[in-house]
Amino acid sequence: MKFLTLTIAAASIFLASCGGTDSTSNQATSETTETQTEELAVESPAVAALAANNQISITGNDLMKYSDTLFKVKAGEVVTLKMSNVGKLPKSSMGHNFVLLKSNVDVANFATEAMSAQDTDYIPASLVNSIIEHTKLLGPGESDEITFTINNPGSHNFLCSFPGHYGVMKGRIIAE
Ligand SMILES: [Cu+2]
Repeated sequence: MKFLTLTIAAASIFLASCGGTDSTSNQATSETTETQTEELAVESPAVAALAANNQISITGNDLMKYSDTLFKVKAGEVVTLKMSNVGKLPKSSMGHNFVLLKSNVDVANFATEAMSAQDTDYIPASLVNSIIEHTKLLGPGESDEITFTINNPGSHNFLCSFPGHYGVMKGRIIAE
């Protein structure tokens, strides 16, 4: 009887944790994780729960949000990433891109340098060597597809380098 009760309790917890499948609650969860494990934790539960997938689809919107902020891929294999701007605001005020940085790069410094690189769509010429790959700067309804390979296992930061967006538009790709 005790075993049965425990089983039901475990099942309830499982159901409860799977209940919130809408993107809002998923986003909230990953953001909380992000804050708590800034210097990750490649072995963190959130990372462990993810399956590696080298086909990535991500969107950015007028609320300055990425659709997802944590991905896991297989190191040494080609990754295909499609990024779409699903917003309606003009590119000049709410453009988005996806910039994947090498693992030893200071993200905050990169974002600061990018702010003054308007002529090159916020990709700073002085720091191109810090980038693994990046999409174009996307206006409303636009999308871009890029391919890249992460050779070094571990955590790699990505961000939107449009001025002011890095504070919230950032995430990580874990290569395993
Ligand atoms: Cu952005």
